[in-house]
Amino acid sequence: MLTPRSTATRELVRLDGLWRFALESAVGEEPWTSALSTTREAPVPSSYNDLFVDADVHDHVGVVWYQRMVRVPRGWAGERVFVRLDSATHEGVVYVDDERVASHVGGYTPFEADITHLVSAGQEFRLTIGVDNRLTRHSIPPGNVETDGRGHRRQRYMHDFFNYGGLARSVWLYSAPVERIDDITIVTEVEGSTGIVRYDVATTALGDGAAVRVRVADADGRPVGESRGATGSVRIDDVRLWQPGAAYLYDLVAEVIRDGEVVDSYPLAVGVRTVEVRGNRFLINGEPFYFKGFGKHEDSPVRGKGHDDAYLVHDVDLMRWMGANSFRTSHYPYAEEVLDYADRQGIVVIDETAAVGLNLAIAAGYLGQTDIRTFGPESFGDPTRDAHAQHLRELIARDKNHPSVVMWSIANEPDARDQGARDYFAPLVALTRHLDPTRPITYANMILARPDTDRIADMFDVLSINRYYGWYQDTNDLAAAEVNLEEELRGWERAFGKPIVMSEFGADAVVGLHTVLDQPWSEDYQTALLQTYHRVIDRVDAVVGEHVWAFADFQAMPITQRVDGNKKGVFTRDRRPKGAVHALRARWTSMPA
Ligand code: GCB
Repeated sequence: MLTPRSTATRELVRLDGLWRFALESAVGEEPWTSALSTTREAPVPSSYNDLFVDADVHDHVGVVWYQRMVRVPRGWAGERVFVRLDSATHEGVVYVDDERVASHVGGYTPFEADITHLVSAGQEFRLTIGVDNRLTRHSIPPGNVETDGRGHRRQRYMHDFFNYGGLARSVWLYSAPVERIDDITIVTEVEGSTGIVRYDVATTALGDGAAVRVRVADADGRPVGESRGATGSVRIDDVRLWQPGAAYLYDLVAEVIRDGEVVDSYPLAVGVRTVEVRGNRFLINGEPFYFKGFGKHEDSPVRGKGHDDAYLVHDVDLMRWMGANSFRTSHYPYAEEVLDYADRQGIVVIDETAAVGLNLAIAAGYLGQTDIRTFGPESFGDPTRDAHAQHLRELIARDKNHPSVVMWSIANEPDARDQGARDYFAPLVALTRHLDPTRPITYANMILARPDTDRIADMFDVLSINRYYGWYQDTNDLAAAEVNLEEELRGWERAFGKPIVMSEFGADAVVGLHTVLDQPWSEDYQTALLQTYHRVIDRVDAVVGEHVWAFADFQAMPITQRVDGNKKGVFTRDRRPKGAVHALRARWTSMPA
């Protein structure tokens, strides 16, 4: 799905700002049929949970309503008019005046509706959006809602981060011509010093005399190639590659031309680069690449998961300053602005789905249960997998053209030891490879599935290993952690011969807490633990990357193990450095980029 852009043939209005806002309980039936009766306003983009001094909003489980008036620009007569939501977490329904125009399940991918038949250029309409934050056994991520004796709903889920809800990304109104470009798929190859940009342009039905043209210019605007037809390729002599840390983007413009006149035009930034796994190496442009960076969250005070360009720019600059070159979009697809920026900044991204928490064994382990089954008709069966497949389709459709995205991570910490894991994952692996044959795939493994008990790792290209030796295991015993981590990594290396990314490792640290004996929760222990992992990583040849968990402290599910959130950030939630930052910076800036 194309990101809305302003071009010579398309116009764009960003509908961000303050919208009327109400919980479902505060408004009557069919609230979209009139002005929402509320004095509350909520900003878009932002999660709503932390905005008000009201526990009912913070802990709300169910639907909330957003509403505003929108005027269609006068000049849009004769154009198609669309409303587009970059996300509605986790389920959205959209009304234009009294008409329902769209609904969508999945909290981190966009959707849109053609509303041309309901609106007129120059006139206003009432735009109402219902957003449901409930997670169920059949949603991605999964969860379940319990209702207590007083009728209060409680959302349970199997992931660590807080279940923020609302309109956390932008909402748009845009115009596009009737005969238009619907989608573009780009694949790049390199032959010697020539770059090849293969493209496939999908359009609405084009009348006689209309045709597709694709032009490519370099970053200075100089034309470097052109091709005609909906499918084709453009060859770029003396190509400048998109490189980690040294992004170079060509400007591709796809056009629909009728009788010599451009009737639609859509621009796309294209980075020419290749990605490949060979033996136990991860190659970008044929060269071994080493991932240095973080697992992150879209998370900040007050806004929750609301996209914020200031945090985006600041976070990427902090990473660059530390010598980091990459991050994983743990544990859901991030806002498109993030990937556009990564493309321009040369940051490498492992793009993860929202499939986090497909694991009943973790909680069962705490409770001492051993007979729990995660995958199967009783728990996560076909309906969950269908939702997971649909989410993968939407993720890849959205992100397939980003040069920064070098790998898909199709789940975080699923129960890979469960008997049903292979049946669950094999079709999803096949689907991912079908949708994108060019990128390696991975899943983030957790400690319950070891090299000899994991049932799915062989289907993936890269082993992403999340480990907490020295924290959840071997607590306060870094000597034991060092031995156990090394033994396990060598086990993965022997069993699979694939590249390994240490995709999570870390320790909670309360900023300002120092102990001479490196006690857990101190900044000193966090640093010492990371350094323990570094020693092991440097000894195991198959390790091709290290992503520290986590970049910054973040809000978490309210449980007794969390004190106002997860404190494994090496930055605080407001991005102040803990001591570990300096140790990481010293290490990463002394390694090759
Ligand atoms: C994990 C999860 C991550 C958690 C982290 C932790 O394994 O993948 O979402 O936040 O552990 O801190 O416990």
